[in-house]
Amino acid sequence: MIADVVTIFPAMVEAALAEGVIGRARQRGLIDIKVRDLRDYTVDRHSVVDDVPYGGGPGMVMKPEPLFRAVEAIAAERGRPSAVVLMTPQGQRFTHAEAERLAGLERIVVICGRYEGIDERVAEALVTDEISIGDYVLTGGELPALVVLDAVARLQPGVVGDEQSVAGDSFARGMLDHPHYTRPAVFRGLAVPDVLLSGHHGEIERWRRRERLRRTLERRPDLLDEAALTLDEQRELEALMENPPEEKTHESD
Ligand code: 4HQ
Repeated sequence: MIADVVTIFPAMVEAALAEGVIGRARQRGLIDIKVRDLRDYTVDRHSVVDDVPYGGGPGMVMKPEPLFRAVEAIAAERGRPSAVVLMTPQGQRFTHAEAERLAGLERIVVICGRYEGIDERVAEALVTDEISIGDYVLTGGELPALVVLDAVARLQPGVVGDEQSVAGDSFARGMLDHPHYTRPAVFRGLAVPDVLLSGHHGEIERWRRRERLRRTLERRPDLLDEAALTLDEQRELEALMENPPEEKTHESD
């Protein structure tokens, strides 16, 4: 995967992409992500990237020219991108399915906006996909771009050590994850479920499957409409719906 990020805060984006699993994958050459400073694509002496909005009103708008020049320079250097993504609250909501789609593309460009917004001609004539990471307002598109790149990069072969863990990702399977525990077996009076200490791998898998279904039913029932459940999972889910487990209670309840 080749990805280019266009931003006025390249140090902020680079810092995040230098760490952890993604930083290691870049060093190993498994993914090729370049961070581009939008100001490098301006033509004026002061590297201006914003201007006042036509029609008036508060705030500034990102000028189209530096963004067009940036994407054209990236296309000339890297080859024509398969997608030019704009991070915006007006976009389609980002999901794991969308991460999988983008992970299948050879070259992507991600544009991070700032200020009140971006000249609409960028969305019209340059951008192929407008993506939102959720219904809240941030100060810029850098954090959303990092969210998208992280989710897409970890799907590339070899980036996450254990291929099985990627295939088994909760959202890859359309439901929430089961609980995890590590040592000690009792911590401040809180015990790890006995079954996990039993060594019965069949029982452990059944318990985990049941916990995934139980949590999804409890916290995100909307996910179950779309989830591709195995026959065993369907049976387990029906049992849970007939016989709902006791609700967690608090001392003061
Ligand atoms: N932004 N998902 C860009 C967001 C956002 C979101 C705020 C992006 C302001 C200029 N982007 N601007 N939510 O809040 O993608």
